Parts: sequence; structure tokens; C-alpha cells
Amino acid sequence: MNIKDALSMAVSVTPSKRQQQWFDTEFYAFIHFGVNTFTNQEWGNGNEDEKIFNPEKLDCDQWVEAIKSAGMKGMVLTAKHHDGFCLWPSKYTEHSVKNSPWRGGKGDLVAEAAEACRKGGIKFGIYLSPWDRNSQYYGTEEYNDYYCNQLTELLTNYGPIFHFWFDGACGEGPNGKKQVYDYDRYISLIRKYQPDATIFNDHGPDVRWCGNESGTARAAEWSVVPSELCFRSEVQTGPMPLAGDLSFICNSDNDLGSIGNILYSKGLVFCGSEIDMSIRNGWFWHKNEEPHSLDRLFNTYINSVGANCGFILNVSPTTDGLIDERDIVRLKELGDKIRSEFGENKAVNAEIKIVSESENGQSVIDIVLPEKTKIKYVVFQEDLTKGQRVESFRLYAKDNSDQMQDCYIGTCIGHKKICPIHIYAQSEVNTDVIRLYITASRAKVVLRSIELY
Ligand code: FUL
Repeated sequence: MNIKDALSMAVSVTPSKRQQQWFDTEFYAFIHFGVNTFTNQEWGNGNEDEKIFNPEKLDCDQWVEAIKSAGMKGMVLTAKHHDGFCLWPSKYTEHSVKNSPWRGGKGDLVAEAAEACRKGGIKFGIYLSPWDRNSQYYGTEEYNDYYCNQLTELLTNYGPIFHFWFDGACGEGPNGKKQVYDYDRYISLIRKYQPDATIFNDHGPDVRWCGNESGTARAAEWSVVPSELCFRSEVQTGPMPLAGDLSFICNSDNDLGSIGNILYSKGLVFCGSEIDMSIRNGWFWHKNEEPHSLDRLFNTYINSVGANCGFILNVSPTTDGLIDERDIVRLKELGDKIRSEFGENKAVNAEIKIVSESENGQSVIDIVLPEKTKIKYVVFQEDLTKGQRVESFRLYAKDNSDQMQDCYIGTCIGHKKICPIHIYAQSEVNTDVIRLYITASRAKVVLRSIELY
């Protein structure tokens, strides 16, 4: 097989409908809430008294308003964290809201959160920790039944779930044993009851972990990656021409989907990367922590949503059951900043001119504006139904002396690439022509959109 055929094979790997929907959701919230909120811990040990859980002013509509003010389009709730405490009155354990004073033991927080999302017009998702430090079954085969029973309750009683989050953490349970998780069973239950939900896990099937919790995407974040990394995803093609040993590959590596890796893979999968980060240091609320700066959050947005990743930003309700006022302010600032930076697409009346195009993937495209316009960002999307193609590109802008000046060098594009331009040490240019050089592409480039802001 020659290199061209191998690259066409890589390009034939495309997202499923649910993966495309997930990519289009782009930015959504994580909510970490549970007994840890009341013990001021990050990881509960599983023997917390249910009576400590009493968020007296709980108001999920307030959460949804705050989430929407940041421009987020969904919410994923920790229905159960590692401590095993369930935010819904599960039939299968006593360790839940039903034994807490909250709503007189009659409350169901999953139901309230799902309803608030539905009312507020955002999507609802679930996190159910496989690691459970409370369950007596943990470490035995019976635990997989227990987990599947809980999963079934969550998948069948709370309406549509857009995203399901499997935490990779696997520690010891109350009897000192570790559990072998039956992921095949868990995944088939989700497919059965919620076929449109994407499933996140370190190794796929639909969405993979970006490899850190600090909000950092790779320089080139490919969605087409070796099945050796995402071994829970559906293999779409392979073996690749140099198929060999990729057993070293791991999700904290800096390089996953480069040609240097994929040519050696036994098979390729489509699995997008998700950036998970909390608005503060902790995942749960701690009174003494402050939200990250607006700059840090906005940059993370640019380097996640704008770097071919999804962005799940965690917000943690307080012991009252409300989002902290400090976070409310920061979320709104973030939303305002995103709305003002990306408010008006200046390319709507632009002419797109193909200057040159070659079969080997290289091409030159001019974006010609009717008049000189101030531009800060160039935003591209590839048409992923045709596979992820672009390896590298450069941007030039015509300056005041009609010279083409380089203003950005990029790697892959994928679902979305936001390019903040830099020219003469400025982050804005007054121009009427932006030129895109596709310097390397796995096949002829197919863009879904070109926008200027
Ligand atoms: C990790 C967990 O251990 C943290 O507590 C948190 O839930 C984070 C999102 O995932 O693996």
C-alpha cells in the first residue's frame, strides 16, 4: 500500500451521528455535587452520614441560568461520585438522598436537575462513578449488577441523556478490593436505552479524555486516532500499512493521531477529545477557593472548542445548593466575552476564491472582503462527514501596504479551529484579504465553514 492509499484510509474514518451532535454542542457544564460538598472533601470515603446532605436552598433553575449565561449548552451531573452517595432515591442502596433531611427524604435531585435543563432548553447528561467506596458489593461480580441496576434507573427515568461520563478512576472499595468494571455491559445498556448519548471514557467509545485536567489541548488534536488508544471505539479501518506495536500509546502523550502513529496502527477509530476542567481548583465547592481568571477561562475556551475538542467546564454548587455568587459573575463575564468576540461574522459577504488546488491536498484559498475590516479571529470547520483531513496550514493577511503578511501557523482543523491572529505584534488586522494556505492535507480539503471576527 502506498502512502496516498494509507492516508485515504485515514480520511475514510468519520464520526457517528451522535459524535457529530456532541461536537456541535461544543461547550457544556459539569456539576460536582454530593456529600463532599458538605465535608469539604474532593474524595469521600464512602461512610459519610446521609444526614449531612441538606442543601436547603437548592435551586437547579439558578444553576441552569448561570450555565446559560456562559454560553454553555448542556449540563452533566454527578449522580454518584466515588463516595457512592446517590443524588436520586435509588432502589438498590440506602446511601442516598432518601435518608437525608433534604426535602424530608422525598427529594430526587437528578429529577430536579433534568427538569431544570429541559425547562431552560439545555441538554442533560449523567456522571455515575464506577468507583464506589460505599457499596458492599464493590470488588465482586455482583457490583457490576448493582452498577447496571443504577445505570438502568438513570437511563430510563429522567428523559433524554446527551452525554454519559465514565470516570476512569478505579480505587479500592470498603472491603479493600478493586473492581473489574464490565464496560461492555455498561456501554450496551446505554446504547439500548439512550442510543443518542455519547459516552465519555479514557479510551472511548465516543469521546476520549484529553489527558489532563488543566484545560490543555495538544498542538494537533486529531479525532482519528489508533484503536490501540481508544480500544472501546468502533474500528473503522485497518490494519494500516506498517501495523506494528503501538502498545506504548497513552492518553497523556503529546502525540496521538500524527501520521507517524497512524501508519503503525492495527486499526483506526473516530474519537474526539474532551477538555475537562473546573472553574476553581477543586471539582467540589470549597469556600476558600476562588474562580479562575476570565483570561484563563477564555483562553481555555479558545484552546478547546477552538482546537477540535469539546469543553466541559465544572461548576460546583455550595452547601446551600446554589452556584456561588463569585462563579455566577465569572460565568457571565465569560459568556459576555465569547459573545462579544464572536458576535458578528464579518465573512458573510466575503467571496471565497480558490487560488489553487492540487490533488495532493495542498491548496490556497482567498477570503476577499468587500472593504477593509478589522479582524481578530479566523474560524474554520472541516466537514467531518468527509473525514478529518488538514494536517497544517498558514494564514496571511493583506496589510495596509497591500503586502501579504503571515499571521498564523496552525496544525489540524477538525470540528473547529479558532485562530487568534498576530501581525506586527498586534492581535488585530485591518484587511480585505485573508489567505489560507493548506500546506499539508491527507486529501483534498473540504471545509464546512469559514468565519471572520
Ligand atoms: C476524576 C475524579 O477522581 C475527580 O474527583 C473528578 O470527578 C474528575 C472529573 O475525574 O477522575
